[in-house]
Amino acid sequence: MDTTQHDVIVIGAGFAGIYAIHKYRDQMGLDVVCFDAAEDVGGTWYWNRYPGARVDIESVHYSFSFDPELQQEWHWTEKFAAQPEILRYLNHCADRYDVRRSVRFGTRVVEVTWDEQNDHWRVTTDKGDVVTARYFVSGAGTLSVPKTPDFPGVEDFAGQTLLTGNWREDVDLAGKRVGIIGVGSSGIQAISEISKVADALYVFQRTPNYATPIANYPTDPAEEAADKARYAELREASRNHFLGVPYSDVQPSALAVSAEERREVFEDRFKKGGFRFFIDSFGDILFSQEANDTAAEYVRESIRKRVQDPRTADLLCPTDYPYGTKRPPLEIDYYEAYNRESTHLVDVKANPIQRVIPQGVRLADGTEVELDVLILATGFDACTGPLLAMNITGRGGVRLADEWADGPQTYLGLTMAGFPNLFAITGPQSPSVLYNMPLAIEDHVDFIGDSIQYMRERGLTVMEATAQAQDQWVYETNALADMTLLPDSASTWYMGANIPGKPRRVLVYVGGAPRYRSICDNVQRNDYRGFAFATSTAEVETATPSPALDPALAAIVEILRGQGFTGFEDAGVEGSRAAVESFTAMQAPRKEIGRVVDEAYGTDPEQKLRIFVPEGEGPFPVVVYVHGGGFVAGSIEVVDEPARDLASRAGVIVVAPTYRRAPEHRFPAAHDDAYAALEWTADNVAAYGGDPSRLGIGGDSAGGMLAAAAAIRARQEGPELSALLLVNPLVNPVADTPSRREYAEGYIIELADLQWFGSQYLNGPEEVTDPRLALDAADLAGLPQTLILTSEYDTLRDEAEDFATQLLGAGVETNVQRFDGMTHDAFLMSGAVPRCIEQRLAAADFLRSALVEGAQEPEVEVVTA
Ligand code: N01
Repeated sequence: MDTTQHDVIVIGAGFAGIYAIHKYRDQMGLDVVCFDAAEDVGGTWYWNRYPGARVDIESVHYSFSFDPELQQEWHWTEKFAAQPEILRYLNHCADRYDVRRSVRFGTRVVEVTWDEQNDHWRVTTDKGDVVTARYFVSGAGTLSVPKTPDFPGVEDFAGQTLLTGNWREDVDLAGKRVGIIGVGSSGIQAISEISKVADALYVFQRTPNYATPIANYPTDPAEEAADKARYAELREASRNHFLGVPYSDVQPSALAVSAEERREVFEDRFKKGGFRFFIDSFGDILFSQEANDTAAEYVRESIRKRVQDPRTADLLCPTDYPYGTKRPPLEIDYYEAYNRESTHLVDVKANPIQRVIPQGVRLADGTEVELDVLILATGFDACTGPLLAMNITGRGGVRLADEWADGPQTYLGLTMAGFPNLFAITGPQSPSVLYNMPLAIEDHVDFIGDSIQYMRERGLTVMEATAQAQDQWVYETNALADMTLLPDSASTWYMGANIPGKPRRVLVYVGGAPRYRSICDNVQRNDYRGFAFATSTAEVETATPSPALDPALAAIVEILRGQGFTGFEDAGVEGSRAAVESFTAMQAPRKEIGRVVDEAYGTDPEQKLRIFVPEGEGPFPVVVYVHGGGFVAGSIEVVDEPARDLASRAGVIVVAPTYRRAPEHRFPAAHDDAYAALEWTADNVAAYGGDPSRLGIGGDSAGGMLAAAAAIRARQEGPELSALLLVNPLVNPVADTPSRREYAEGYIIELADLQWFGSQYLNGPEEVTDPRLALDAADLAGLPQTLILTSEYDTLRDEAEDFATQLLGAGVETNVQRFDGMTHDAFLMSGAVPRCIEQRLAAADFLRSALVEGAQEPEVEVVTA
């Protein structure tokens, strides 16, 4: 038995392990040991040697990028390399970086436990080794645990049984009667090859697949030279692309073009091959069923053209799940295989496999198919399987298997709360297979290396994701998947749906590589947001973590940074207006509602309003909703989408005015206009189906202040109001609160922005005592019932919550709801920030209860969402 201590234990010697060993051992000087159950390097490419195994991303892109010399020197013989060549490449890399001396091959990890006394991981292997290390890095892969065969009698089969996911031998199938179960990527590749040599091939198909041409060809020297001449640029473009490939021809919507144009695009992408059809044709294929239908039908047409027997063609055409919701297999002559007399398609959906018998397979109707070889191409226990197979126990004796009983819980798909210093390269809920794997792996290996370095520089020993950060990540991952058609596929492994009893949760982050990478950048740039650090396990639970900003907002902060946005003052008046206007790009599609009418309530071009009437029978209650934008920016267009959303969810008419903006019009122009719009609404809304006796007002940010000030004025001058809705409101331009100091930078609206906006609107500093601007100095008694929505990481949070306390003190029925992890303006970003929906629902519930159903009970404390 070996008992040794190391700095890092790495699992797996595939792409991930090879780079991790090189990085941590050679570049960082750490003591690294790696375990792999295989007898040599290669990972997936070691285990999957079935005939036809081949990569589905161009090899020039599906390869390491960290070593410029390697990528210049290596020559791929084909556009999409076959398994033997990729394995040769990985062997070359293993030699080049001398990784084998750090790997214990033929050794399987059977137990992994965090030792709290010594702040390290203890790993036990099937050889009886016990080794320890401060850091545990899994490079065990996503598709490395084959699904356990679920056919009774499989062990009784008298012939040879082979598993595509564990196929190492060279098997001669010539002249044999071969059966293959499964038509995923593995089955499809294998069928194409085996059909050429087998005496008879029986394909047992349960769910047909949408396979499209790979369009492989021998490497063209001119193309290779051109690619190598701009390799760095290609890698950069890859990392900025959803799938990690440098494609740039995607068009927004399959529904926005004519049928002819659509066909041209499909034909072109089919011809180009690879994932061009899937990811480089139309951007809404994975989001809109209607768009998806056009792609699915195109694939079905191509199948019908290629398969001679119409009944077989029909059976091969998928019809009951959307294209792309299973990883689209790429093929070479797959459909032609069915034109061979020796290939037999067996529909095991209609006539299921009853059991495997010694001589072959027996179907439900009693048919027996005699076989010499049975191949199981039945897939993998994807993403979670490889980690769960290692029997991992974290801090406090918590077992990963228990934590994940309802699906994976991770932060960034890389770490887990309760499992200190444990990292899963391309783990569940990371982009993994939806991001060109070698690049996804390099990013993770680098992130982990940087984290270790960060800790070493600060004398820290333990790093762990917080539960809040993890919960936010799980929410983001599930919410993004729910925006796609993925959940509509009955058996996709992306959702764990291929394994009986496995929880139905998305296993892959579907936000795309650029969004994911922005989030990771934001996490690292901000002292590892969402992680707690300590010098011992005992302290990690009480350590103060860096704020766990909602991942979607972290991505937006980084995108703004990447676009060179350095604040509203630098952007100037026009730049600020354009920046706020660009929020519309982050909104969900505008909902269809009953009616939308534009009107004017004054003679200035900015004194306009838009009336949003919901579906159904009026008269409807009415809310005037005043947009934000620091009195300088913002418009009806920016609130059009939220206004439709509130109108339809709450069943109220929303009237959204614009108003004269600063600096052209200073205080009190915007205040006067907001009130004038309210008056106009009270006088005129009946003509649009509104009931002015059930009237409320609301607004966000500076619009919140305008709404509150108008409500205060209306108390004396009318109209009578029944509701006040304030979303992240400005309460006092010179408030001095902890949230203004703590979240002064890096959270969408910065303290400097507030100061600049104030300087544009106010005529002079003395004005800030005016109770229309210093709402906290106003008499608040008699205001209508109020809901204030605040965000944890908003400079304006504390003044808004203090204002709620003042309102309650003045006898106003007031609720406050604070949204953890959120920032200013998230309320406007329904398309980019999944948790925006929580704020919208809270606002709509309030309006419905205050205006539609009558008064609600007051609540005094701050409740967090
Ligand atoms: O596995 P799969 P795979 N009775 O899960 C069928 C990657 N990969 O190994 O859909 C009857 O996709 C199952 O039928 P159904 C790639 O990411 C990449 O082929 O459950 N049939 C399905 O047809 C890929 O997505 C490449 O009804 C049963 C098949 O088995 C992932 O690996 C090449 C059954 C499983 O398909 C997995 O692909 C290969 C049962 N009891 C793999 N159980 C490249 O090109 C399962 N099936 C790089």
